[in-house]
Amino acid sequence: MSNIGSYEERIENFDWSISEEELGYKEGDVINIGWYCSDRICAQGKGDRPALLWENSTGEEKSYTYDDLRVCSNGIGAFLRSLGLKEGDRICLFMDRIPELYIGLLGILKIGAIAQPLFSAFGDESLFVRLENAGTSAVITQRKHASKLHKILDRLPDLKHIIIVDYDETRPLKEKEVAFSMDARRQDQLEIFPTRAESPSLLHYTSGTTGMPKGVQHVHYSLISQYLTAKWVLDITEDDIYWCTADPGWVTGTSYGIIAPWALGVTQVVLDSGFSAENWYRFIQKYRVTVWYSAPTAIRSLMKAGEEIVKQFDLSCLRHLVSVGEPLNAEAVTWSEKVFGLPFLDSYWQTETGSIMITNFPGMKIKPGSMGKTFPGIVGTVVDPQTYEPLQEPGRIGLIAFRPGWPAMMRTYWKNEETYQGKFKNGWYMPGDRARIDPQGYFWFIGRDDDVINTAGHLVSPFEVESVLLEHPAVAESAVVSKPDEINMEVVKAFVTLKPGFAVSEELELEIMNFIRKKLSSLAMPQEIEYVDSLPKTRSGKIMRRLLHAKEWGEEIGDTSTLEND
Ligand code: 6R9
Repeated sequence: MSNIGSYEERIENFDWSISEEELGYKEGDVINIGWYCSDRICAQGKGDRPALLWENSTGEEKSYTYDDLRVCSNGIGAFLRSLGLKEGDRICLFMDRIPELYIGLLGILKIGAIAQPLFSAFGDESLFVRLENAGTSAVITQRKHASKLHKILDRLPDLKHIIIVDYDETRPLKEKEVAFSMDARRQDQLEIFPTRAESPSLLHYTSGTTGMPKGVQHVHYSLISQYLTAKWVLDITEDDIYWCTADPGWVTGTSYGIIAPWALGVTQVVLDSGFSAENWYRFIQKYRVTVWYSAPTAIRSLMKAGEEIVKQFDLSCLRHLVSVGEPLNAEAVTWSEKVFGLPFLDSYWQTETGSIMITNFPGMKIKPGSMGKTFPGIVGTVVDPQTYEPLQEPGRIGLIAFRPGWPAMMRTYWKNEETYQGKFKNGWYMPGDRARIDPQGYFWFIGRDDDVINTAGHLVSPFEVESVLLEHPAVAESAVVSKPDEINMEVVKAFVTLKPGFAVSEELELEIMNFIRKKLSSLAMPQEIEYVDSLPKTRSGKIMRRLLHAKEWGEEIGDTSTLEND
């Protein structure tokens, strides 16, 4: 079974009402993602179908049917209400990839509250800025992650509840903590809050070059895009076993790791454990995964593990592979074709777009190394960086630009409407990436148009890392850029000047690295620190990251006329 029609066929007379009709939604209706992902599938008589097959690093297994999703998310919704939480409140999910994370999101949405997923590897400072900005009322978490919250609790006056999903008597509850067991709190009925198309649903934080992370605000209507893109690009059918390897702390893990698959009624599998090629292949073989949505860093890591290991497993179940998050190099596409008999198809989108925008649409001729073409209904081009007019000549590099108005587009940046407005130029939404379009209309990714570092598919703000570096007692000044990396594409590199009285040493280096890892996350931790006597600055005193970046990447340095110390 497959949903694929030809690209041309899909584009002709395309209208998002195709998705609305399939979902039985009409303008003005109540639309609640939590309901669509559980109750609706049960109402179709499919409550007994497996919705989630889960396994962790110790081999523990759990499974949930669609009816389990329904009653467990009802239970979560009712419990949140019993704490006085209600529509519009921001409720953070801060957990490993355990079932409570996935089903908890539905429970939050069912009461009309706003779900704020945060990556469980975040340290206290990363958490603090995001919880403070959102004015979050409650955090649903595990015992092992709660300590990070206690460190910052006195600076978060809005935070009223820390909900512990794995409470046991061995450790007493601390300030603001309350215990909740999802499996014990199943509830058949829940009055679902009547959210409408424009009611807020999710708040995902993303990194920018300057300033603190921005809260990307989505609405329940995003479902219309997420459902149809998953159906046509990921080609999910009800007979599939679907595996999205992204963590729901990031947008791929929610749009295509919770919302779209469950709105489509498919069985999805989740592996809550670290990466190893062997373990991944074993997992695919065991659960007979058919559709696999992953990322270039993972594919490059599998490539590194080699072809021999692939042969030890029966992966004949796989039928469709899609990638997202970073540039998918042509070698990765040809490698996957060779070893799995299937190419990875690229897809391009971002937290702000909410759903897939550009893709190698199944059935279309694939050009390895290209991101493909715009999804039906998406008007996209590349524009001149000065005039924001579309570049007419094929092959010229410009800024990617989309006509606003697709259903899953963010509605604003939380408490930052000004920055949101700044994302629009000449009537286009500007995602901040550079590309070129070839004569056949295929997009080729060139790079980001800002200093944000994309390491292993995760965006890291150099500004955030620099700010925390400055909090370290030994650091006088810092500049953070990316440097090339074989597997992760880019990793974080810090240039640092030390304060008088501090000397370079191995201990200090480790201490600085750990300082960042604990406060921000392992992703943001510099892989290399270079100590310098001074940093290149503009005459107005701004650090010129561009110069340091060019040096790392062996690129032309360009115009340095504004440089202070040249
Ligand atoms: C979904 C997601 C978005 C940024 C985006 C771009 C980069 C995403 C890509 C890609 C090259 C692709 N990006 N997909 N670059 N090829 N297929 O990743 O969201 O975390 O917000 O990142 O990632 O730079 O603007 P997000």
